[in-house]
Amino acid sequence: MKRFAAVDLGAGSGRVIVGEVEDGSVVLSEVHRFPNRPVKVGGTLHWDVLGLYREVVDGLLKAGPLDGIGVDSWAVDYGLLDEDGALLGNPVHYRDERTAPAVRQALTALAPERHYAATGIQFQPFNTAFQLVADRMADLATGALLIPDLIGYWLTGRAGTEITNASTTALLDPRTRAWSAEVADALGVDTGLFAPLREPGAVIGDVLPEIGLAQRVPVYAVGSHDTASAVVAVPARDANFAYISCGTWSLVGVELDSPVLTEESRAANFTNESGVDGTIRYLRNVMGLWLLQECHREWGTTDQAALLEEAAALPAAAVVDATDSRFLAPGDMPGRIAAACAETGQVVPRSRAAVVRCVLDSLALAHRDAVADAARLSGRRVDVVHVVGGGALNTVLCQLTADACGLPVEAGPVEASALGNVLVQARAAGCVDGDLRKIVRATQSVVRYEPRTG
Ligand code: LFR
Repeated sequence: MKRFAAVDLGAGSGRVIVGEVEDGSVVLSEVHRFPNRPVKVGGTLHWDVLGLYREVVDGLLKAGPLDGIGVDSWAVDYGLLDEDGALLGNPVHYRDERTAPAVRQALTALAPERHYAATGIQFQPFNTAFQLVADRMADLATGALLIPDLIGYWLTGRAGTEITNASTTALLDPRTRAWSAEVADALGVDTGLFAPLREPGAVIGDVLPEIGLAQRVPVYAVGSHDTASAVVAVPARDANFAYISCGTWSLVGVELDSPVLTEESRAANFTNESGVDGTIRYLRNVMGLWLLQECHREWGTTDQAALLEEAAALPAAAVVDATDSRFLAPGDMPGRIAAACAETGQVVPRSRAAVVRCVLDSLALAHRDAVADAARLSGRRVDVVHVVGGGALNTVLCQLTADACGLPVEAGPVEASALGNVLVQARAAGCVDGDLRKIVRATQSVVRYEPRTG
């Protein structure tokens, strides 16, 4: 039996999860979970990356004997380094609003049509490309590492840029899997700041002795973008499926062999993120459980389950556009939802349960639209929708999604990113072979929701 630790950093919490792999089976157990609380200082929203790193190390020290470690996290964000490899300032959170002027500048310097044709990445104000244009510190830096690569660098002393996450920068060409000189030149961004590209499954190096682990443990590059790892762990039986990686975001789409770079696809704001094993994640970002999390934060909700049940018993009423970037930044989510309902001439949800109901219906509709658009724009038939990640536990949302899509939803696994992370390590270490999804199907339980008609 071999033991692999998945470090999985989400926008709301991080965890260290151990996967025990033996004879084509994998059993996960969580050894450490910690909150990820952003810090606003000087008007800018930051990640507390050193705090996160301390928790990662604490988790690894609790994990027992290990045969490998892999790190995945949310995408697009990075730390800048000086010539000694020291961190230059705290990484800025993708929900910070500092990029607005840079986005305007970038759109003039490089037409969005050209940017999309070169990278296939959807327009999001937080794309790394725009962040680097906005980042005055970038001129002082000699290096840049995406968040999981930064953690990997601190664990091993070895710098690199894992390709699934690199693709989310909107600086990489998904066909060549190399940096796009056209985009970098037009935006005045130096992709030479990033360490050399590496593929999931590559060995990064052994954990440094200063970390204090009892043995030498290799750190593997995995699908370091959490969504890339999550999609590895979709228990699909064949190619005709859509997935919703449902957590802080809902990432909704299909898996393809090659990118769709058409103008129609750009207009629909679909992205082509590079996946594990040369796949393409063709998807749209939907706001996801963030809408609910921010409401609960505002209300100080103590019993989320009770409120969900109350909401489920209400009739569907108002809905908002759950892809609208007006919901991106933190703060007064119930107020912003009410304003969006009022602007569209709908009855404004008054009670908390009514707001929750509005969020759930809005997400289900956005899921439906994204599944339908993904199928239409890619030509891929979709027979089933897999919901993976924490959202798989939200029974109301899963059922409403099945109803809206008119398709069965299969919910689970919940810890999909950690599972995908572990499986890519296990394969690199030679403990499992070939079809990783077969192992997922054989070992993970799934709850099926049939669409209700009428
Ligand atoms: C999900 C995710 C999404 C990405 C967003 C921002 O955790 O990685 O895939 O669009 O966070 O990085």
